[in-house]
Amino acid sequence: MSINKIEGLDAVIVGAGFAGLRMLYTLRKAGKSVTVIEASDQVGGVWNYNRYPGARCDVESYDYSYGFSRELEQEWRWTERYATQSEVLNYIRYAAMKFDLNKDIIFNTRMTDAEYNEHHANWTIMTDTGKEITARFLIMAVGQLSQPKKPDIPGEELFKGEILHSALWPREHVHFEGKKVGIIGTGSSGVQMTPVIAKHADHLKVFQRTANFSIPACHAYISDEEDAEIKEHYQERREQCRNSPTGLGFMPNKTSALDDPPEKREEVFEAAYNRLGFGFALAYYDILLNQEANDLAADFLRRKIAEKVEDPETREKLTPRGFPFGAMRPSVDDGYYEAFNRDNVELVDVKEHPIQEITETGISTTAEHHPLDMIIYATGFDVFTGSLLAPKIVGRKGLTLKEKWKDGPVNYLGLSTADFPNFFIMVGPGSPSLLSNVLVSTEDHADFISDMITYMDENHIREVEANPEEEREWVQHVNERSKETLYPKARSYYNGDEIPGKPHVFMPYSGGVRGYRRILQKVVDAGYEGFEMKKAWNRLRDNVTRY
Ligand code: NA7
Repeated sequence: MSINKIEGLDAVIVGAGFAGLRMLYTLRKAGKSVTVIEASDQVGGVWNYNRYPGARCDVESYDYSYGFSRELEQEWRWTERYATQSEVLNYIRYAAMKFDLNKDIIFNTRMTDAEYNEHHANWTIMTDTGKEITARFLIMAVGQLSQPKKPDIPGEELFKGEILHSALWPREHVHFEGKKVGIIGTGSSGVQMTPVIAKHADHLKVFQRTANFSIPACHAYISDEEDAEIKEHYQERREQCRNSPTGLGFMPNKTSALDDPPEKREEVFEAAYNRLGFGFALAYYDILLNQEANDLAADFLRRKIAEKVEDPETREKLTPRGFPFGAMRPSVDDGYYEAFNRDNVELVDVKEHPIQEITETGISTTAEHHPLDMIIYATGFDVFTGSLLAPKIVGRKGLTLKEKWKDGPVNYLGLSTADFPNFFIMVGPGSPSLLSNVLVSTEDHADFISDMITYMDENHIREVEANPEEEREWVQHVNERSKETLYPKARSYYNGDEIPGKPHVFMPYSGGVRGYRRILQKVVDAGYEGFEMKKAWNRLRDNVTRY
């Protein structure tokens, strides 16, 4: 008999990716009764779906991993500097197995609705399988890159070939041999898959709307000696990550790019370019802060593209212009630019000649028709808010989260939003999120939320939510911090520009993971300042019942 109702839980966590699993582990350790709901048949979140060829993490493996368990840290063996999608997925599965997390996860089940009940101070969570769960706390660990986005191109249903999406990639092997393949989109997904598919397809056309910057990953296998060395000093490495602005461990060069003489600057850029991946952005502390410093970095990267791409017309089209380096998230690639020197690869500029329609046989732009056997959308996601707003979440007095956030996400510390008591968001808008190593941010949030729930229980507090004034100030603070950087100067998903009609609001917190953690600590030290807590919870906790 299937269990259709679960009542009286402490918490329901939505999503079994890195954030959901860490939250489950931590709350369970704190003695709470917890269930995770996961739409897929297994753990992994975005790593479970983004299986396209060439998919990798572009944060170094040793840093894109949990820091809460010395044992896990020591026994897991990363094989490459940047892990492939399958290695990351295996790691998450391993962690779930090691800590016996799967037993508290309900798979193949998607939350469709959630409603707060003021009388009982709990949430009722409804799912697509008919399961209904009540819990005191609802924790959204749904990821920022989990609501795939596909442009509405007329005629798609007529196409006789295959259509795939990078973020909904099939588990079976996809064959490119003998095929004319078209990739739409040149964000990280398009950039990572291009060189791999180029090697197999008969012909590959890459449809590019905006040329962005990309830095070489410089992939490398990890030797046993390196692994031992890293593990010996893992705690120092973790601390460095936690205390670095992005959580990636790179400490910004304290010099301004404007202060070094040109030859020295070239050396600094060259060294960062050939080793640091994303860390290139911190080759000087002011690259993401000062337009002039940024121009020097962008210029260096443009020259690198020029050195790599042989055909002058393609080179020009691949050269980013008109926005600062880093303001749109750059990619970390493995032979992206070089792929365009192959005879079977072609760049199609759809800024100049936009895509008009998909026909039975391919893609038509305003300039010409491109015959294709396979179309791959590498068009990204409804970032930050897409997966939070997909289910219907109803707070006090019938207010939905969608209504409350119609002009953009409003919350306090990224964690809590007024009128939605006992509701937490992990690694979402208003927190360092995608401007950080999300693993570091995930662990900070899991610890904060778990400590807060424990504090509430110890102090007989029944409800918590953001104070409306404090959340207004936080949104303003997030906005002001962004203006100290160059991020607002590009059309990007940081600003909500990836979806037509989405509010143009800068969403992640750009004050750095260390700065953010200090704010969280101050809030805790001041007795959860900025949160409204309601006492008077004097009834005995319900026992968990499943029926
Ligand atoms: P991204 O980075 O959001 O990239 C999406 C790409 O798709 C980007 O190049 C877009 O061009 C392009 N796009 C979107 N809509 C269209 C249409 N209608 N026509 C042509 N091109 C289009 O998503 P990814 O999956 O690559 O990466 C997401 C994150 O995963 C990445 O940032 C990392 O954090 C890992 P645009 O720039 O909007 O002109």
